[in-house]
Amino acid sequence: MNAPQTAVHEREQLYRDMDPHNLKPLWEVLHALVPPQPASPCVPALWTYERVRPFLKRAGEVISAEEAVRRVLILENPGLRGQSAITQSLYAGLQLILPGEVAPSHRHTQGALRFVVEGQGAYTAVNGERTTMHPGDFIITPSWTFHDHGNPSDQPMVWLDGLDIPILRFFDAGFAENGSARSQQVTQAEGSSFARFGHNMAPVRPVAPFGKTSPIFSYPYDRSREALDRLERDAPIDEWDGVKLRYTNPLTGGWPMPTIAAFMQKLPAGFRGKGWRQTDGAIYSVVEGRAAVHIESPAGGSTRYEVTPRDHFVIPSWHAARLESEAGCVLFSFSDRPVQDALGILKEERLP
Ligand code: GTQ
Repeated sequence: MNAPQTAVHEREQLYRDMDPHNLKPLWEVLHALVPPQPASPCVPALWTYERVRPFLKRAGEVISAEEAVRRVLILENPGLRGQSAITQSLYAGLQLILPGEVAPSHRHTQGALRFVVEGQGAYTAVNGERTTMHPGDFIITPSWTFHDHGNPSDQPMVWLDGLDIPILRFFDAGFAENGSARSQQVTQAEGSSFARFGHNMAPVRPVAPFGKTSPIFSYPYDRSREALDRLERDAPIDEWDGVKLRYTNPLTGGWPMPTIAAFMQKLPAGFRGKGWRQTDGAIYSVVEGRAAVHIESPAGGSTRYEVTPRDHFVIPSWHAARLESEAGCVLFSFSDRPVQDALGILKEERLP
């Protein structure tokens, strides 16, 4: 329905007159504000390791970990340029630490996960306890805990950083400070958190050393892999996910971090998964094997990626996706599911 010309002029005059008073007409934007379904500006994207690795190497030549504080190449979504975000709610980057380097101690209210991609023997220290990192390990740096990273090994180490930076930015709730020492003092033996909380047991008296975040810093790959292998062998395969488990906070059974959910899944050889869509966009890191990823945008248009180990890709909110693997594949992924779950807005659909 078109308004008569005079009405159009009067409306435009109204918009111009009220604009200096910080007033806007809702009716011009209502459809975009409450869309019939999510219309994310975030787009599907793939970062093959082959393409990223040479830039990481060059970053290692132009700046030290110490000078950079964190020597990271941000995986910036092409639909979110300038925002340092891989989805609207999450940040991802690939962090390089060379032999002998230290990434100095600091803390921030943004929570971080690390997923080890290349190398082993570097450590991350959280609250006085070091954790040695191996490929496939899922590691947590809880909100507001001092952390530093060091690499006493003789190989470069690369890991995926996943942080809730855009969520904290949205809430204007970010605080940060540097540690007093370059590396924090070691006050707890390596492995003590895992011994306390990682064996289906817990301290007798209630403790939650990191509040809403899991008390386990490191979820070792061999344990996750063993669980997936056994389920692949002995249990029914899910037609959408293959074999998929979520990481838990052992004290609550809930999400490992209040803002980020993390998952590991195995697609059996010959898997041809059915499609699904969900409102939590997810970031994937390929651990082993190969897979094909099909992603359909709600606006139309589809993408197909062939992925191999150390590749990273993103499936945005409400994009229908499916996974296939001839050779078999292990995938790590993370999303903002705990936030959407807490707010009661999480929606997912398994397509036939
Ligand atoms: O390791 O503390 O990729 O503070 C971005 C911000 C890593 C970290 C990032 C950070 C860190």
